[in-house]
Formats: sequence, C-alpha cells, structure tokens
Amino acid sequence: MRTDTPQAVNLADYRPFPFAIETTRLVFDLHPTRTRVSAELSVRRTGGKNEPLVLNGERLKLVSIAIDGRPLAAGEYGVDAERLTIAEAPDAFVLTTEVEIDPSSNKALMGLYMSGGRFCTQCEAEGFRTITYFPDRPDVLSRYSVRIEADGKFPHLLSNGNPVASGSLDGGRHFAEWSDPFPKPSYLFALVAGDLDVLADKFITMSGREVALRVFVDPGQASRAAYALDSLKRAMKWDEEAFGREYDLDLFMIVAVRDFNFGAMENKGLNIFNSSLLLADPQTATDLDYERIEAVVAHEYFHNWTGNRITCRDWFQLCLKEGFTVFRDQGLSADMRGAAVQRIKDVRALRARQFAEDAGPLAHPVRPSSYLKIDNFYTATIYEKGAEIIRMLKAILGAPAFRKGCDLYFQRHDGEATTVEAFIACFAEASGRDLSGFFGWYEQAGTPSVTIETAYDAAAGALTLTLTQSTSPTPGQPDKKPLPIPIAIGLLAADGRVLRDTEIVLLDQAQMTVRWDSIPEPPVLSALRGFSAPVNLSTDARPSDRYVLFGSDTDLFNRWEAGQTLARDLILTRAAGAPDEVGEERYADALGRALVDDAAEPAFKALLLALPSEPDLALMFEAADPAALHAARDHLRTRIAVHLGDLLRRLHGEMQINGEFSSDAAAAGRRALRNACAEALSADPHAENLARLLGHFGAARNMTDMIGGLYPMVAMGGVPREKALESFHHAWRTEPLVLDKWFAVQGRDPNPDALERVIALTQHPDFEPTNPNRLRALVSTFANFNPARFHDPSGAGYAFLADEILKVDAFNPMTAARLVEPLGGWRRYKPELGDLMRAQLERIVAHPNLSKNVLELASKALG
Ligand code: 0A1
Ligand code: ZN
Repeated sequence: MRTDTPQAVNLADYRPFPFAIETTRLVFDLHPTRTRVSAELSVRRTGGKNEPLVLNGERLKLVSIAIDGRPLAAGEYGVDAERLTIAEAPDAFVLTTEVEIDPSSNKALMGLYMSGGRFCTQCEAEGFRTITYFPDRPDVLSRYSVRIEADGKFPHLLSNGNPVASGSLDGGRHFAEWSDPFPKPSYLFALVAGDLDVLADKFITMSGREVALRVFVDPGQASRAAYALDSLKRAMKWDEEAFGREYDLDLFMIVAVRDFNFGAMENKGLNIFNSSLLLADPQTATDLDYERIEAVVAHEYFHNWTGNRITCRDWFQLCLKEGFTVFRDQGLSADMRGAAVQRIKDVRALRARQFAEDAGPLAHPVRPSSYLKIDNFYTATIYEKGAEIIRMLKAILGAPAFRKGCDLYFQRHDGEATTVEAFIACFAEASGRDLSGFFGWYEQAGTPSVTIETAYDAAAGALTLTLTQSTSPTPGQPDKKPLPIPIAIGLLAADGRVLRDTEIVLLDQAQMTVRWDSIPEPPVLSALRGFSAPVNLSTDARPSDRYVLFGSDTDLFNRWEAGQTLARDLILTRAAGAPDEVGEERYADALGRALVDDAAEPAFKALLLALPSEPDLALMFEAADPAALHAARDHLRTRIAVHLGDLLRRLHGEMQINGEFSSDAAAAGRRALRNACAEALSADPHAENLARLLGHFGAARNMTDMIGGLYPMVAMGGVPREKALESFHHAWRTEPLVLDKWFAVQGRDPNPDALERVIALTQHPDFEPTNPNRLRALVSTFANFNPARFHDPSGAGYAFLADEILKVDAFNPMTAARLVEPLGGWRRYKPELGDLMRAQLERIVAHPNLSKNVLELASKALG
C-alpha cells in the first residue's frame, strides 16, 4: 500500500498563474536516450509582488538554469520531483533552462517518446512537464518557436505552426525551425522526428487562402492515408458551412503513430493520430474503421476552434472543448452518413459507456469539481454526455439562436482560456433566455429517469400527459434537483397514421402535466424522439403500442428503439425464468416485416437485427446474472434465426456486392446488413447455414466481410475456429492493425474455453503489452464485450484483468487505469460475483507503488 496520500485538485482552488509567458523558444537536440531540451521563456509578472515562480517539471535532469543570461546559484532556486521554484523572481526577465531526458525509456507514452524508431510527443493533459520546466496548465498561453536538431536518420523534423528554416549541420545532423503565430497552452505543443512518407494535398478556404495539407505515415503506407486526407478536406469544408469556421495557418499536418494511449490529438497544426484511426484500405480496414477515421479526423480538426483558438481555463472545463467537439463531429457524421442511423449508433455508444459510468461508483458530473489525475477524466461522461448537453441546448433554443450563440462565443472568446459558464452565457445572451437551470446538466451526475403516463379522454378528444423526473444519488451527490429536459413527442394512430407531429415538451420540474386537445382517437405515444435527452424513459406503453411504433413510427430512432425494447423485455423475462414464447414469435414476425420494408435502408435494417448487447441488458438488473442473460439472449437469437431463416439467407445473398469496393455509406450499409444476417444465421448452425458462413468467410475480399465471417467461425468453436484463426493469422501476420483484429475477435470468443485461450494469448509472440492497441484488443475487448466469459463463476476472469492492470501500471499508468472500469460495476452483479470482483479491486489498491491513475479509479470503484 502506498504511504503518501496523493493530493486532490479542486475547482474551487483555481487561481490565475501570477506570470505571463509571452514567448517560448525551445531547442531540441534529439537523441533516443539523451535528448537535450533548452527553453527560453520571456516571463512577466502579472500577479502579486511576492508570488514565487513555480514551474512544473517531472523526470527532468536539470543541466543549467539562468535568468537574463546569469546562471543561478544553488540557493536561488529549488527543485523537487514535481517542480522548480524561484522564490524571488524579477518582474520581467528571460528564464533559460536546459534539461536532459530519455525518450527511449518512456513507455508511459506521455511527453516525448519513441514509437517505431521515431520521436513523437503527447502533451495533453500534463505531458509537457516531462519535456521541460514550464507552467503546464491550459490557461498559460504563449507564442512558441522551436528548433529541432537530429541525426540524418530522422529526415522529417516537425513541430507546430509554419516552417521557417531548415538545413544541415556537422556530423550528419540537420535542423528545422518552426514558428507558431497563435499563442497556445503547453498541452498543444507537438514534435515529431523520423523517417516518414507523406501524402500531400491542398485546401482553398472560404476566403480564398490556400492551405497545404500533409499526412505523414510509415514508409510505404502513403496510399492508406488517402481516406483520411479526403476526410480532412470534407471536414474543413463542413466546418465552414455549418459553423462559419475557417482554418488559420498555411499548413495542416497529421502524423500517424502506432504507439498511442488514446485515439488522436489536436496539437496546433500538427495532429498526431493513433495509426488505427488514420490508415485504411479495403483489404485491411473495416467499414467501422472508415467511419471512425472520418469522425476522428473531423474531431481533431474541429478542435482548432473548439479547443485551440478557444481553450480551457483549467482541466475542470474539459467538456468545454470535448463535449462541443464531439457534438460537432457527430453533426458531420450525420450529414455524411444519414442522421437516423448515426443517431442510433451514437445513442448505443452513449448508453453502453456513459449510462454504465453514470450508474456506477465512477459517476461524475460533466464538469467535475475534484480529481487526483486529470488523465482519468477523459471519460464518456465528459465527451459523450458533454455532447448530449449541447444537443439539448440546440433543441431548446432552436437552430438559429443556437448558431447565434456559437458565433458570439467564437467572436468573444477567441484567443482565450475560458469556462463553461462563459460559454453558456453566450447562448443566454444570444437567445435572451435564462439558462441558469440548464447549468445543472454540467454539475449533476447521474442519468435522470423520466416517466410519462397518458390519460386519453375519448369524449373530450383530449390527451393528458403526466411527466415526472428523478435522478438517483451518485457518489458525493445524495440530493438531486430537477433538470430542464427537452422531450420530443409525437402521436400515432393505432394503424400507424400520424396523429400529431413532433413537439418539444420541456420538462423542467419534478412533475408536470400537459394537455393536448383535438386528438380524435386513442393515440400511441412516441416520446423522446431522436433520443432528445440523455435520460432513461419509462412509459405506460403496452407491447401492442410498441409494435405500432416498431412498424410505423416516422421517427426512425423510435422505430428502432421500440424493437430494442420489445427484444429486451423478452430476454429479461426469459432470464428471470418466465419465458414468453408467444411474444418471442410475435417479435420475430414483426422483425421479419421490418426487414422486407423497401423504404428502409440496409444500414437501418442491420441495426434492427442487432439484439441489445449483454452489457446493456446487465444494466437493467439490481443483481445481474451474466450467464442467464447470455443464455436468454442466445435463445432469442436462435428463435429469430429459425423463424426468419429463409429471409435471412435471401437477404444475405441479395446484399452481396459484386464489383469494385466503395467505402461510401450506401455500400457500407449493404455490407453491414449482410454481416448482420451472417451473425444471425450462426445462431442456427445446421449444415446449410454452416456452408453459407464458410463461404462468406472464404470468399471475403475486404476486411469488413472477412471480420463479419471470422466471428461466426470463432463462435462455432472446434475445427472451424482453429482453421479460420490460423488462416487469418497467416495472411495478416505482418499487418499490426489487422493482427489487433485477430486478437480482438478472440477476446469476444463466446465459447466456454475462451478465458484460458485469452490468458494463453498473452504469451503469444505477437502480443505486445507495451502497445496500447494490442493490449486493448485482447484484454479490454475480453473484459468489456465478453461478459459471459469475463464473469466466470470462479473469479478467474477478474483475477486475469487485475493481473494485467498491475503489470501495465508499472510502465503505462494511463492505459492501465482505463482497464479498471469493468471491475467497477461489481454492485450490479449477483453477490457471488460482485464479491469476487470487489476482492480484485482490493488486491489492486493494496499493491505497492500503484500509480495515482489506477489508485484513484480502483479506490473510487470500491466506493
Ligand atoms: N484531446 C484528445 C484526447 C486525448 C487526450 C489525452 C491524450 O493523451 C494521453 C491523447 C488524446 C481528443 O479529444 O481527441
Ligand atoms: Zn477531443
């Protein structure tokens, strides 16, 4: 057990930094094990006379320090493991420091590190302090100029802003100089050096400026960057049209690296991407990869305004840039790929990740008020719930007032580090609305529960809706207040006709009633259309009402939702020991009708065909039994496969695309439906279906079809599993991104021996625990997406996860901490399992030398 108690950082303690750093000049003398960094900061006092200058700095070897060129004597400054302090600093001066660091030993992948023989950086949130001494906080904005010197083995030397000079040096070395005209916080600093291929293009902005675009990738991979480059141009155009935002530098660069803790990073003018979110071609990337590349390229580009030009005052304001930027990338995806399908996917992800977080011990507000390690707050709550809040703001204000508020925010706060309050104030001012109650969405954790009861008075032709809301206590927040919840509601007739179009009802009290007149016949309620608010809704709808919505709702989200709710209830009833065979048959019939509806797109039908996931089902329980849920869900899968066998086989055939691969949404939708049919048919593995599945896998010409075929093979177990895995590994053993998929598919293996096999795979020569992609492909996939095997009654699945967390924590605390969450749900499982999960959390917390990252999450998870 650690003896020191890490200090929490509190929002209430925010103080401005008492100095301005007007310019920052950095010189890097790059060497894999001994890099020298000299920093020249022009410092001006802005706070009180007696304030000391305190700079962050960790794992730095200080070589020299001087003020205005005069070396400091030992007594004039102090250095400890986390900071450098100059107690008596002048009012205006130049501080020069020189430090030595060792990038090659940096396996935490924060600060300056090596990936694939290249230098690269990751500074958000607090990595810059491992590069040089600096006020490493987002509200200290400085103008950077950077000189990089390195051996000729590192031909490309990149940093933020515009290139200003380059040339050769003695001894086979060379240099490049960069200057970034836009003041920025240290977390947006970036440097890359190495041998890279480049794909080049240009973009003409709305005011006619030419921007050079460059995507840098591993040698030989340039053609796989074409989709990312195309996505970038589409994102630049979209941001001009949807938000009036134009790019500001003359150059925009993206670099792909294989070792990266997260998805990608928005460094000014030099985005750095996890290669899994940048490289794509039909042979190696799935449609889901394409979809994510498009979204993440847009996300990082959009940060140039929401994050870089306007940044966060402190890390408690993280949602200011992240929630808004996710909202913006979701908007782009909806425009590129269809609003309804995109919304369903976004809500599925929100429920799976954020609702689970909100329902457990790690629940926190979108704007938290305290943390130990900010790295732990890059959560679904900050990102996805943060985006939902902006979406509600737009629904409440209407599109024109929302856009006015955005324009005001961009104009008023450009060049500043600001707060969520300042952001909301722009919308209040632009719309003339009082948004003080709305702020509760940022401060209150937990998913609100909303109920709607209907009473129809046939004689008066009136419908009365009684709406109530409540939110359960979350850690540190026992009492909850009502929030303003926009609920989009429409009415259908029993035969599916539209009775009343969508209207937003704003539920802003604990309870309210709404009366609608002129309703000529008993209506079917379609509420929370488009998932207009991140809440759990329950209504007094009967199954027959849900079938009306499933068959005819004009709101496609609610049509899908009705199907999911019907399926969920059938699975839960069976898991509870009271199967409804008639209901299951009726559901399969209705699903069959939906699948032959010519008006519906294949992508939408693929979503209809996917049953609610096991983790989502487990959320519905007080004491979930994953084995019973797995069996009940499988039962419904089989029922569908048997009942709709002919139709599924026909669709599987019809959706086949012969001819050239296209990554567009329509083609991806056909592949998604074909794969969904294959997955469904695998639940009824008779000879005809098996032959079809083998044919699917064997004839696959692109990675989407290949993975769509591989999973059913693996799920079958036995010889088909061994053969398919072996041939896949043989074909792709030299492609790291595809090998990740090979590990991930085995992480999801539903067979009883999956846990042993997953444990054995950690000894496979291709398993690289220092690479976050590979680690997550196996360990995180198993713990998050294979509940029936993770929750092995022996507790061996939990012990395996805890072992991995502890191993990884020794070198990469951030990635280790992100593995803790599956154990955090222990209260939601039946006590025999919950106790075993808890025991592993206790073992983790008791481990000596645990990182702050893992300590914070594991101890919060214990409650
Ligand atoms: N700002 C990035 C997320 C990010 C955060 C931390 C990282 O390093 C460990 C990397 C990326 C985004 O929202 O994309
Ligand atoms: Zn982001």
